[in-house]
Amino acid sequence: MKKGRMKYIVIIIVLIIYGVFMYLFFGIDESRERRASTTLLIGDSTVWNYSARDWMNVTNKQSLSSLDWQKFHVYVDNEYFGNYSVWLDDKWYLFDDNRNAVNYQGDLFAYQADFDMDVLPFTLSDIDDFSYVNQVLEEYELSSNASYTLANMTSFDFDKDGVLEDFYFVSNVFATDFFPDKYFSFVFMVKSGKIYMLYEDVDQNDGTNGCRPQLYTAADVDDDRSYELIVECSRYSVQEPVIMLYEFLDDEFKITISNQ
Ligand SMILES: [Ca+2]
Ligand SMILES: [Ca+2]
Repeated sequence: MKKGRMKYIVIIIVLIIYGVFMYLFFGIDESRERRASTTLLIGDSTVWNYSARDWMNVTNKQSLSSLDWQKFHVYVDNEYFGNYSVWLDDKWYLFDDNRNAVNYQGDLFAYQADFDMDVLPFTLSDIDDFSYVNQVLEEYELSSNASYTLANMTSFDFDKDGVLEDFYFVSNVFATDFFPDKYFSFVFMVKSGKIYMLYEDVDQNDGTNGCRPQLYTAADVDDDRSYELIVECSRYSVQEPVIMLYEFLDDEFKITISNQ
């Protein structure tokens, strides 16, 4: 009798521990993500709104002008710049609490959210070792003896496992001093020797087609404790770049929203 009761107590304790464990690891993240809402300003051409797990491009004039004089956490060229009121005209203008204009130069990323956004600092550098780049070029039957108009990389701990991942950005678009038959643009991550593609574009080159990709922001934009990447892709003599939000889901990168 005593032994039987002990068995039930043990089972109940195990179930309670299991329940607490499941809640901590899944329940909190779920409810964090569901609650999270944010508005992002990415350069002068893109405004995204996220709420109830849904991303939306904010494009109509009325919605955009409703953001005027609202306060945002502002980053310029990937560095924290301050908490300012914004105002949209031909670009986003910033104002301090006394409504004095605050000048800035560089790429603007700003957010307003019901959580503190984790924005990852990064710096781009030249690629020293082209072995992964050559591997990608080979897969696309492109010569590894390529000339580039873009060849840089950055490293940060994208998945928070304590080990840095490498991100590569390579392209030969818009070349002026050489003329390849085919243009290419690739953005990929290397983790533990494996290549994970974000952006790939290869086609016949006419000198002005294709687009030049660059990392714009790395941040946990939906507060689910995993980072997302915002990639900007610039086109030849088109002022508005393509802006894409990448999420890492089921072992691959997916575009969650794009401005076009
Ligand atoms: Ca990592
Ligand atoms: Ca996230």
